[in-house]
Amino acid sequence: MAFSRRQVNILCADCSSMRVQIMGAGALGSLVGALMQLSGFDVIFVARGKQLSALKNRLRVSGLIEAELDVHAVAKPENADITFVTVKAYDTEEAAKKLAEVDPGIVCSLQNGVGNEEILQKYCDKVLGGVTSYAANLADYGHVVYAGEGLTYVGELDGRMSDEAFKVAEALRRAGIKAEAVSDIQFRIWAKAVVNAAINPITALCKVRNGMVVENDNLWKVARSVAEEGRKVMLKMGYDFDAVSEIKRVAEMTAKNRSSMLQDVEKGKRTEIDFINGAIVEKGREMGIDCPVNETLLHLIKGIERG
Ligand code: KPL
Repeated sequence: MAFSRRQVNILCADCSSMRVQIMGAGALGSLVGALMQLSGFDVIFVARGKQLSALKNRLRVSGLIEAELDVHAVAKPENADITFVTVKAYDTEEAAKKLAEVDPGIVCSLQNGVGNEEILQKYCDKVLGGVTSYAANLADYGHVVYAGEGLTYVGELDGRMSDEAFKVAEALRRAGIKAEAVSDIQFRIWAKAVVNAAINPITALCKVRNGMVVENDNLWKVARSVAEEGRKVMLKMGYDFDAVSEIKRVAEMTAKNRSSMLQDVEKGKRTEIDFINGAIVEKGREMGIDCPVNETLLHLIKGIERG
């Protein structure tokens, strides 16, 4: 499906008055931004380096849809009605400081890992948590592959069902993104972190696609131990989460994906391990629960990062 900008304005005339900002237009951010612009929203893509230079030329989307867009790509954030934060977790603090210099509107994290929202809250007023299972990969700078549709949940960290959460979910839905405002976003953030804690480091260390985590008995044994530790930590936090079943479901559903951590390791980039397995180990320590398998994976990945 290829859209021209003219067609897009006809699709959703009343979205054009809403300014949506993507803080960190990498793979996921570019996809979300593209879908929103294609639905008529006024979108600002904040990026850096080669990705910024490429976006200034154009953004190409392939995979589930085909589109080429002229986008408003900038190095620094601007005022907006809604800002989606999609930077890597280790860049959240820097992104938050930049957002504090403008009026970013409602700030909604769509990042991996635990703790992003708390960092954003130090610098921004209206912060929502978010998780998404939409799959996107960067084929090249300025070229995002829309690899899989998923579900997106947004919500207040204290569980209130606020107008802001409904507004953000509605904006996403107008862009054709399956989204819901929920009262249990903290649970969902932790649940996603536990799933990522099993799939991401195992795939990154063994250089396999997600499906192999359940197909290979040895890898599944490790994944189950990670799941069991994560389940215990979450239980102590008051969340009853069937981590083993969920990890199996996600690994099977995304069997052909290359996890974000595998992609980071292959590119020699820093990973989000501190905000995933690291966060589980830390929370476990606070509550007197040992997480030796998570800790081992944490050190192995950090060993690769430093090697
Ligand atoms: O979130 C993911 C990631 O790669 O970071 C999963 C769900 C594992 C999909 O690849």
